[in-house]
Amino acid sequence: MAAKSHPHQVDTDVYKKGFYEVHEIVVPHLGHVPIAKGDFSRLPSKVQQWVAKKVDLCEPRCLYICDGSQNEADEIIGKLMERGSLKRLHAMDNCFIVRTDPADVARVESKTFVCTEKEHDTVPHLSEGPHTNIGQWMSPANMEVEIKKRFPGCMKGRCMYIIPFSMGPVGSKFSKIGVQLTDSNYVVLCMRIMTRVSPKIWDALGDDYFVKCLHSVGVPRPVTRPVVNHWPCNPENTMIAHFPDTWKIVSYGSGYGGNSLLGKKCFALRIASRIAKDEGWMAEHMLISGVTDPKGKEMYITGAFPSACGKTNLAMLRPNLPGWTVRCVGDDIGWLRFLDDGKLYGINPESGFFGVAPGTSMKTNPMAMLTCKTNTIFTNTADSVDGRVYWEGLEDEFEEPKDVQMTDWLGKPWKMGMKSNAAHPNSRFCTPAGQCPMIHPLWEDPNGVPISAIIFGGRRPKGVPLVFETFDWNHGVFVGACVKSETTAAAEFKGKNIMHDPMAMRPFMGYNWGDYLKHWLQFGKNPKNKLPKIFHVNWFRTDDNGKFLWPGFGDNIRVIDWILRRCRGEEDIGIKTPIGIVPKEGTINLEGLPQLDWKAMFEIPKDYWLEDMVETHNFFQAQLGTDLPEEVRQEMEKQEARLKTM
Ligand code: GTP
Ligand code: SPV
Ligand code: MN
Repeated sequence: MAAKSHPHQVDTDVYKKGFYEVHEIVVPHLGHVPIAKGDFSRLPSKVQQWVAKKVDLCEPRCLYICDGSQNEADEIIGKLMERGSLKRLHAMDNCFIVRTDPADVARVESKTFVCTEKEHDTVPHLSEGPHTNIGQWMSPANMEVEIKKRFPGCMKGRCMYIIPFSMGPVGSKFSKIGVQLTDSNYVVLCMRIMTRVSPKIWDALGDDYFVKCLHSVGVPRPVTRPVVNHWPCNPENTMIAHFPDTWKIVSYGSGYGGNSLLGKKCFALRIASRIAKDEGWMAEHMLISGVTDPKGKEMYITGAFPSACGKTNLAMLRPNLPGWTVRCVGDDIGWLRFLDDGKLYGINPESGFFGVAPGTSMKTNPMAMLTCKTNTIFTNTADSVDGRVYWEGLEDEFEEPKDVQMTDWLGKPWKMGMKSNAAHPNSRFCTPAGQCPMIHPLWEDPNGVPISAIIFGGRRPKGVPLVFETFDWNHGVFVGACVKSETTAAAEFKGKNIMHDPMAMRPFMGYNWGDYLKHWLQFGKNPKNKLPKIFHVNWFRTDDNGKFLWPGFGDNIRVIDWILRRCRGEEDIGIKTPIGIVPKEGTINLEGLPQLDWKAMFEIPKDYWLEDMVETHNFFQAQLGTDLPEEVRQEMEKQEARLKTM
């Protein structure tokens, strides 16, 4: 029987599921809005109501209900290629390259806000006023004003895509559902790689809440501003707002990465960290991997390093020690919870990798290279006339002809040997996790995997040893709160400064980070919990000439080996120092490596660390004020005392 076509009166909501196929909806300002694809009546009515309100606000030309299928992707890819914004890479299989407006290349932390009724739900109580660079607060009422300045009519002449997605395997108790509305088809293509997009979401949603994600590039038609590289964006007015009280995200003006793929940083970290606090779990900027030793014993690790500091690389590490295997569960985000057996379990809520391209090669990260061979979208890399991708780091392995004509990330002619960068330092590959040759068989397990070690780290050219173990959970939380790193191209900061990035969550903290630290601490107080050990690593210590002291990458397994031996209780391989337990000389397997300077890698310069403690004191004072947890203050004082008597 042919389905009946009928305009959808959202206010009265007279449609029963499956009765009519709804091909248009009617909203107060716009009147009839056609549905280009999908059946509106199939959406849960709470979704219908919300979509209708946003249609009324944004005034799109049509609606398109995504199903995440390959056909759908092919259709959108076709459109984008026609328009010139997507280019097929002919030497690769179903791979494409996109160049953004050079003004839209990274996350913009200065324009990212968390909006709660109570200011101190977002930022700590500070004596000198709420000046923190960890969480930026705006009242929901003021943000509403900003939204009103930007969103009315912002999708005119464009299609609004409705993307139902799950973070985490559909149906897992760890998982959460979101719906993103966007006017960017690039975002649609990336969301279907990075998250699980499927009509099944509508059924799985049931009576649960979902995270409401609204995104617009902020360039309605007819276009009144120059569009560069066929990449519409509105950098002057970019704004990314989170409403953790009501599970809402509103993002305007940017099409790039964490600004626009709202399932990632906005949902799976900022909103989820707040949900996690309320529900008793943790949402962290962490990789998860399974590591199997030569005896066949597998243990799982997580690593929290700031953006562009090596999570993807560690997650996919290919061990330079015989007999070892690493398998990747996730490379960027971990959702963790203590289950009834007392162990900490984790899932990767994402289903793709949005990885840093430069520096990735068959030498450094072969598994990422193999993952990216098919079904991948490259953003802001270079490409060659014969249809290959290129970026800094591929010099040696880029196959002949090497002098082939290339186009750099800015769209300008480029050839190997030229001084300028071929790729933007924050250029990325967006690729399905399931394609990774070493993806873990349990990576989609609804129950997650049991975690034995939590590893913090950052880019620390001076003073910080290759690895140390913290004394206990509270000391580990203190060390996590002290994470610092050289700034990278993943955000808008210029130059290389050492910045604080507590728990690698500075840009992603969804609530008052004093409360966040207390949340971590209370897990340590529950005697039922079998707490993982907490470590700190630094692959990036340099010698006086600025050269890395440690080879890194596949050799990092040597450090992981030591970490796991500590987790299994090997006592005599560690030495207590004021900052933690470091390896006894010779207890890290360096077989097959050229001569390394052990002392330079592990030395703990007293003056450096005493100064660091003063700086840490000031940082906590300035950024946590009276919300500094007592336990963290005690750990700081104990460490200071240990250093003074060193
Ligand atoms: P985000 O996706 O931004 O969160 O970054 P990430 O933490 O996943 O960092 P990723 O693994 O992509 O690494 C970023 C850069 O650091 C790349 O250029 C890597 O080549 C480089 N890198 C990663 N691991 C190592 C290492 O062990 N040693 C050195 N020297 N460089 C590394
Ligand atoms: C990061 O910056 O930590 C990323 C890239 O993983 S983005 O998705 O742009 O946030
Ligand atoms: Mn990241």
